[in-house]
Amino acid sequence: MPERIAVIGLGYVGLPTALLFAGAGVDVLGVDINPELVAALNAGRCPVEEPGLPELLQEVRATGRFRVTQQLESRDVYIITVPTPLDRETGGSDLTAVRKAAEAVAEVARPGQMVILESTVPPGTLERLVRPIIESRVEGLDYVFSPERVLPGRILIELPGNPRLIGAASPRAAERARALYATFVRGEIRITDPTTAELVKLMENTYRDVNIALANEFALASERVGVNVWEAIELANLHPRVNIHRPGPGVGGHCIAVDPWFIVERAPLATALIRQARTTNDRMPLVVAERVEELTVGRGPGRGPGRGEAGDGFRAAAGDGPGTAGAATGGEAGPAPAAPAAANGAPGALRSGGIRPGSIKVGLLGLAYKGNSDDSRESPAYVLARILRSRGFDVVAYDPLVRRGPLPSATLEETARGAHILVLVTDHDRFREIDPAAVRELVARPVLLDTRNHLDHQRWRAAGFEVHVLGDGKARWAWAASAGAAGAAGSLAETVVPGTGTLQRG
Ligand code: SAJ
Repeated sequence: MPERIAVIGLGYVGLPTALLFAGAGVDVLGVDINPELVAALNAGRCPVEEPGLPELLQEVRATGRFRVTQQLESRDVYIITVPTPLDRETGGSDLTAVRKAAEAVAEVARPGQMVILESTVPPGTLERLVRPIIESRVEGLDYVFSPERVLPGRILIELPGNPRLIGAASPRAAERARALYATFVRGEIRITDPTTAELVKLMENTYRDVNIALANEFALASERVGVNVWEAIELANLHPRVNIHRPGPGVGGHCIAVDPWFIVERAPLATALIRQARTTNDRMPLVVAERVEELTVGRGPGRGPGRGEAGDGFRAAAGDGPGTAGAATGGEAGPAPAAPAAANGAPGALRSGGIRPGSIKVGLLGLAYKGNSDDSRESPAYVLARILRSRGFDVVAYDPLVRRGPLPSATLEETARGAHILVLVTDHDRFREIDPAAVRELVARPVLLDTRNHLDHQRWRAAGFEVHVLGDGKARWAWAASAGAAGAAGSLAETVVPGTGTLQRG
């Protein structure tokens, strides 16, 4: 007879987990503090957008094995799947929801029952926070930390299919948790201790974050040395033991941009690289904003209007970046000549007299934190929009999938109409279907900045667009050289002056 379980927290992970258990014959009590969520689930409405989930909800409701309530009851097993966000004040984890869940379990728990923590937490949380809270009221329970490792959009494939890690506090807890998860997990089940499992979960996402930071650094370095980073990464990845990730406008979502801090929190002196990677990735929206500035008002970094005044929190980055090529005019050079002139900043920049960012419209393609997702949590698109607005740009964004968020999605037409530059932020497949010729008719100025190397650039160029790609230093140097100023391309480079160790541009 399988154990009767409670799943506490019915979000992106808790709900699919609960439904998979119920589908495998386990009696499941779903618990959530949100009354609307409870009402929706009891009415058969699926609040989480995930392929196959609404159908699975209907299926298990029909079996009578899935009941949802706000009030926790005594069960054989309690699985905690509540959110653990970043505490913006401390920069560490906010474990309020985990603490509350543990307190709720302590109220109803009895000896012999089992507690499984699935929420992503700093190493040591099960043993140092959850267990003491429960043991202050009742002893004799089994304790396990077992992380999920699913990719949103593939949850019902990856939850059963991925290898499952069980960090158990005792051999009995290990075997008990293994038997429980084996009801629906087909992937390999591996046993370890709770703190190792907690760290492993964080290591997986930190590996990805550091690797993305490396890719972003390679992108910026490639721009300095006149190389196309996309070509270079593809070639480097031909090596059988190399897997460099993709550069981009930054790292979003509720996992990869957050989890590394949970390691830093517990081991601050040992984690310089992890912190640097976070900083590098967090800085990417600023890099993109400065590129937009350069391609529109023609101002290089360190010269933009309102720089560092709007509290965007990115002052440290000013002065970096190849926008220092040529003396930026700040838009005071009189009407723009037809031929580009690097000495006046970016070729093709809007340098006509009096043009200020306020009269420049930036159209963002994408708000979601990653392609083909409707999720815009912690999306770099919002950071980019905020920086651009703080510098006086008019920003409009189009995302066919995102429905919620701080910046509403306009239509493609509204976004493109009158735009002086379009910036591809999210690699949605749908964006490849955009007809550049139709968009050309709408924009004020046909300039595209693709931060993900995602669109068919030939097509966009054929439609009359000037196309720029983040990390394509080859094209960037050619573009600077096309300005005609001697040494324009060379001025994008930075070198160490031999014998002095001093850094020099150009
Ligand atoms: N990104 C890049 N370059 C890349 C890969 C990603 O810039 O080469 C960006 C994406 O655009 C996005 C962000 O990084 O903004 C994160 O996207 P992601 O697809 O890497 O990860 P998540 O946050 O959607 O899901 C991750 C997954 N972890 C790993 O792949 C190691 C998932 O398996 C975890 O379950 C999930 O975190 C989680 O819940 O922790």
